[in-house]
Amino acid sequence: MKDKNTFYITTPIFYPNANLHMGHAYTTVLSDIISRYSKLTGKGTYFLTGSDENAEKIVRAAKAAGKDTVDYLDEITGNFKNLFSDLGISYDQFIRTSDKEVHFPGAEEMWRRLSASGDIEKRSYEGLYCVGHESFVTEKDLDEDGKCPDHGTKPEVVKEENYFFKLSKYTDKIREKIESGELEVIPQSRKNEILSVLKDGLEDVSFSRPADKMSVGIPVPGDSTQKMYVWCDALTNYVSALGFGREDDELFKKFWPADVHVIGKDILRFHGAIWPGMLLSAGLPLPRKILVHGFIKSGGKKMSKTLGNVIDPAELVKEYGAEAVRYYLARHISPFEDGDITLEKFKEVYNANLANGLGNLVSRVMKMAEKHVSEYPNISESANNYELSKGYRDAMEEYNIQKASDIVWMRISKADEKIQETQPFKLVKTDKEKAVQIIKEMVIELYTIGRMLNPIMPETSKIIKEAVKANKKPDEPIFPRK
Ligand code: ME8
Repeated sequence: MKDKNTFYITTPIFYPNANLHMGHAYTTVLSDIISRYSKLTGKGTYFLTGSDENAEKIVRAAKAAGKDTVDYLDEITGNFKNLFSDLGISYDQFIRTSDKEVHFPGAEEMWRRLSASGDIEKRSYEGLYCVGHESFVTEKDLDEDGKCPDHGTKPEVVKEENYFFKLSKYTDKIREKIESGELEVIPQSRKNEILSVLKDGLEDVSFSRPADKMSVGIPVPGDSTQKMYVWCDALTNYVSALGFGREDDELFKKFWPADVHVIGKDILRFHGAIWPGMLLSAGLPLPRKILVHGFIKSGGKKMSKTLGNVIDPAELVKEYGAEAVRYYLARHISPFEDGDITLEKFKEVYNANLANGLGNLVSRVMKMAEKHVSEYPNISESANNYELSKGYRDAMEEYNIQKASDIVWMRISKADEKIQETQPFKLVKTDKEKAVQIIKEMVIELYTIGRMLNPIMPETSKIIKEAVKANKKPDEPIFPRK
C-alpha cells in the first residue's frame, strides 16, 4: 500500500528523433518545479523522465542523419540529459525504453497480464498509419489532400495481422473513474475533452505490428513474429521504471500509483484512455492525476523551421542562464492553456523582472544590511516544514506554478515599494534604530522570497539565502542587464 507521504511524478518520455525544443523544456521544468516543491514539503518524492526509443520515426531520423540507430540514440539522449542538467532538472531516473534490463521485463509483464485477462486478440487489420504520430489515423483526421495536418505527410496504408487490445470494453469504467475524480484530469477543459471522447465510446486498438516490418520494438511474449506497438510499450515506462515485472520492484511497491503524470494536450487520449484501460486490464491501480498543459507557440504561431521562429532552449540558457529560462516558463506560461514565447518578450521580462525587479531588490537590501546591520537576523527554517504563505502553498498544490510565481513577484514589488516609502538609507541619518529595524525586516522578507523561489529558481534561491546568512551583498549582480 502506498504511503501518503510519497509522491511520484512523471513527464512523457520524449522521442529522440531530434533535440528537445521549448515545449519539451516546458513540460520538464514544470514537472521539476512540482517535484522540488514536493521534496521541500518533506514527501518522499520520485521524479521520472526519459526517452521513447522503440519508434519507427527514430530509425528514419538516424538514417537521414547517416548514423547507426544505436549511436544516434546515444547521441540524442545524451543531448537530452545535457539540456536537463543545464536547466537544473533534478530527476531521479531517466528511463530509456531500449533498455532491455530496465524496461523490457515490465513491458512483457504488462502484455502477459493483458493477455491473461483475455484482452488481447489477433485480427487482420487494414488502416492508415501516420509515422509522425506513431499511430493509426482515420480519413477524418486528414486534410483535403489526404495528408496529416500536423506532419504534412500522407499516412501509410497498412494491411496486416495485428494483436488488438480490447480497449472498448473499458470505456464505461474509465469514464466512471474520470467523472468521479478518482482519476483526476486537470484542468476541467481537458477533463471535458476526454469525457467527450469516452462518450463516443472507445475503439479497440492495434497493439502490435509484424516484426519484419519494424526494425525496433519489443517482441510480443510468445510470438516473435510480432512486436509491440510503440505506445503499448511507451506507456508502460511509468511502471517498468519502478521495477514492475522485475524482481527488484521495491520502488514500484513504494511509489505506484503515480500522483501525477504531466503531459501536453497532444497525448491526452493515450494517457486518459489507453493507459487507464491497460491498467484496469492488468489489475493495477490507476494514476491519481493527469496534468495536461497547453502548447507553446512563438508570436502566436506554431514554432516551425520554415517560419524561422523556433526557440532553442539550449541557446536561451547559454545567453540568459537556466534560472531566467525557468523563470520565464514558470511565470509567463500558464500550466493549463497555450502559451507564447518570443525573444523580444523574453528580453523584456528578463530586464523588467529579473535584472530590475528581483536582482535590484537583492542588491539594494543587502547593500543596506551590509552597511548598517552588524549581524544577520535570526531566521529559523525547518526542512520538513515548508510553512510559507497559504496562497503560495495552495497554488503549488494545485500545480498552478504561474500563480505561485506571481505571488512571489507581488512580494518583490511590495518590498520595493516599502523601500521607496520608508527610505531606510536616508532614515539611518536621523533615526538609526528605526532604520535598522526596517532593514532587518526587509532582510527577513528577502529570505522568505528566497525560500519561495527554491522550487522555481533553485540557484537564485541559494544565492539569496547565502547572501542573507553572510550579511553581504552578492559580488556580481545576479541578473546583469541585457
Ligand atoms: O509524444 N508546447 O513524445 P514527444 C508544449 N513519446 N509542450 C510540447 C510542445 C509544445 N509546442 N511540443 C511538445 C511523445 N511538447 C511520446 C510520449 S509518453 C508515454 C510517450 C511536449 O517527443 C508535451 O509534453 O512528441 C508533449 O506531450 C510532449 O512534448 C510530446 O513529446
